[in-house]
Amino acid sequence: MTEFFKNIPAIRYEGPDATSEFAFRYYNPDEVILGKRMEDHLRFAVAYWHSFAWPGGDPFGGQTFDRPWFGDSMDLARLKADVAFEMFDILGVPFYCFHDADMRPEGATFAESKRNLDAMVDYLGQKQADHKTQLLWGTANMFSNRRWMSGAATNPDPDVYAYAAATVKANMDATLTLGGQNYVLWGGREGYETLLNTDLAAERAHAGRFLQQVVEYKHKIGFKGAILIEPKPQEPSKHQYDYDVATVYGFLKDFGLEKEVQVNIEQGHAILAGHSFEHEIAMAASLGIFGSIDMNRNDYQSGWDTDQFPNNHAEKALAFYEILRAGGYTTGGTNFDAKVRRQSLDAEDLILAHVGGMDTCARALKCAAAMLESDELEANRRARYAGWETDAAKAMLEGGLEAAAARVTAEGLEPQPVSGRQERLENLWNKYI
Ligand code: XUL
Ligand code: CO
Repeated sequence: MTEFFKNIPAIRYEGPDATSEFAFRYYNPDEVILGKRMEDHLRFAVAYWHSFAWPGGDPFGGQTFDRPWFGDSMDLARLKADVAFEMFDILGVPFYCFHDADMRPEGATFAESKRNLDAMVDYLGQKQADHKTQLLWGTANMFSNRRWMSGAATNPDPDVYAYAAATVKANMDATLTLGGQNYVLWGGREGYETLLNTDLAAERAHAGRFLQQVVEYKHKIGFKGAILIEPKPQEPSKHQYDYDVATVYGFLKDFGLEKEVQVNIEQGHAILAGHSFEHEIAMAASLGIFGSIDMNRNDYQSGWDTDQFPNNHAEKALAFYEILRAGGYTTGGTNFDAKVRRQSLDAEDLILAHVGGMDTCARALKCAAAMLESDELEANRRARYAGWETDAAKAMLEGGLEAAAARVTAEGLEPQPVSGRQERLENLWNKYI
């Protein structure tokens, strides 16, 4: 045991009336909801980067956290992994996620970085064998180092494309070795700063070919997990190509990948794209590409990707409603892509942030399940589209515009508007939260 979380007990479910801060009030892993254990519905994951690698900086100031594992040596990387798995045990989370750069020191050369990665994969593999927590997804950090400043696969320099290929290959191998259930690609620098120096057509073609190569390699090595693109409209780039779910779908179609690649949807990214979280989930589900989520929240005023822990179960109930309607996760899960604020210095802050986030999601899941089980919303939705069940309506989609138009005079159609009942439906949502 390290010293970092000493005196912090393992968190257990104690119910809504629990008196201790160090207890779950809503997250009860074994409670069965809609025929499935809550743990298996939610599939919580901790993000290595925010909790263990982030120093607490912001655009105006540097490190605020003083962690004993900060530094560039392999010994410190192993200490970081020890502490991480102690936190996973305290929380009882089934999964974690990492970027290579979170868990291994960067080397002076690619070969050295790769040696460090391989050694940490061995170490994390041992940790996974000794603990409950397993890998939900791995990914490559292709946005922090200055070599990526003009993009990875979309970089104007083909040598950087090669470096990106080597980096993703190494991380896919690492994810496979550790039994990861998904591999994520978030293109933080796959975009542009100014159109004045950017060849959009070339960059898009390179991004598409890169993703095809990733999928080809996935099949070659027998990786059974899902390849997930994580959409985001901007930040750090002025514009990112994987803007939102609908944009990613168009891109996947263009490169013949819509059956091969799904999406990892993040609440804060959805908001930056001008959507709600539930919109992005529902859109992905309707397109058949829903994979996983990065759970967090943005500050409502700042307009940045603030990556805060969720604390609004009413809002999240709408997101979980869409996830349940989509049939729940398969390989995906609820990854907390969230960080404590830079003034939250203590080990307790890190634990209680996750406890609060997990309770918020558990409460939201229970609301969403009740909404679905009552069938009130779905009955309304079915009734609203019932007209499309008639033969005449179906035939219209088979025939041409003229045949559809002819119905108006032949059947004397004069459509009568009906209420969308939005407030009544929102009252139902309110009833279940
Ligand atoms: C950045 C972000 C990333 C991805 C993984 O906004 O969400 O941490 O989740 O690269
Ligand atoms: Co994310």
